[in-house]
Amino acid sequence: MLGSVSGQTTNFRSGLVAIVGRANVGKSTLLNALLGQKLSIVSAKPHTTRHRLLGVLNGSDFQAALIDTPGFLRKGRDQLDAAMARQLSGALGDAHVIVLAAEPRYPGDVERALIEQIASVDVPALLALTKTDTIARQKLLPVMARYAETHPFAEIVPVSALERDGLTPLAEAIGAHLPEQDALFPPEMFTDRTTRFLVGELVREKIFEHYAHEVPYDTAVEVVTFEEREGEAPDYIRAVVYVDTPSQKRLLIGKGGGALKEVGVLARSEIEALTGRPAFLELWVKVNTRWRRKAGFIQRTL
Ligand SMILES: Nc1nc2c(ncn2[C@@H]2O[C@H](COP(=O)(O)OP(=O)(O)OP(=O)(O)O)[C@@H](O)[C@H]2O)c(=O)[nH]1
Ligand SMILES: [Mg+2]
Repeated sequence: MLGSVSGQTTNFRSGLVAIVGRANVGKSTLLNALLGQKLSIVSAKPHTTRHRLLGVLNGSDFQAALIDTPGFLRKGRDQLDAAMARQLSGALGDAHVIVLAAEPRYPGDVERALIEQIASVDVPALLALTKTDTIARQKLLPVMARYAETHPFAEIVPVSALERDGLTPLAEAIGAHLPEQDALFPPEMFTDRTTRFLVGELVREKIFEHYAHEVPYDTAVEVVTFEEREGEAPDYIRAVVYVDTPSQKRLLIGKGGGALKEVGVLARSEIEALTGRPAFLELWVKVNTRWRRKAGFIQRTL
């Protein structure tokens, strides 16, 4: 169990907050918006997030350790799916508060399955109705009413991460439902992930944005070298991009290496924004046939 790190506090609340939901509903975008900083990668494709990732939100009288999770997977096809599902159920099991993120529509089968899991754990659950910029206000009320009938949510909060609308009420609702206890993490701790991991994720994000069909899903990224340099000299980063087949390798690299180069340029600028330092990024593509079925490989890269 984690120790308390702050001193004597009165009425201070803190704990782990699992953000769960269907793939692509905006969980990672919401986490970043609540934190006010990009931590988790985002794309228009479902199942972008593969890992649980913790970001610490420090309020004036609470500390919420927000956990982003992979989108709900009903049944795993392979080891990667199974690992992603474990990351989600692990976060649900650990949480002091659960935030179910859902688009502003009536609950579907995925939401019902998640609500069933939420109902089986004895912690407060909040519902965040995301992307409210995409629908008219009056359409929200019947959706909120339907959800309220489905589960006794502690609060239902409509949000638009894009327009930064509803974020303060959501943060306050999270804070109010955390257990009374001292902070779990030191105030300077922002995430449980290493810069090296986050760098790999930024490369993966650009691949999710850039390639169609199965290529992003058959891609894994491993940062093999991360040398921090002094002063003006750029940090040296070498990442291996694994794919499933030689044809995916050709697609990823593109004509004359153009496609991969573009990924590198975009990833590098985000890496520099993350570290605040110049970076030199080298990308290598390797084929690792059927890696999604290899538990050891997944454990290493996840
Ligand atoms: N219009 C609008 N789009 C949003 C909002 N939040 C997220 N999106 C978009 O929704 C898509 C999915 O966002 P993510 O944050 O990656 O969703 P996720 O739930 O983390 O997805 P997975 O990790 O794949 O489960 C992206 O294209 C986002 O830009 C919002 O408030 N408004
Ligand atoms: Mg995500």
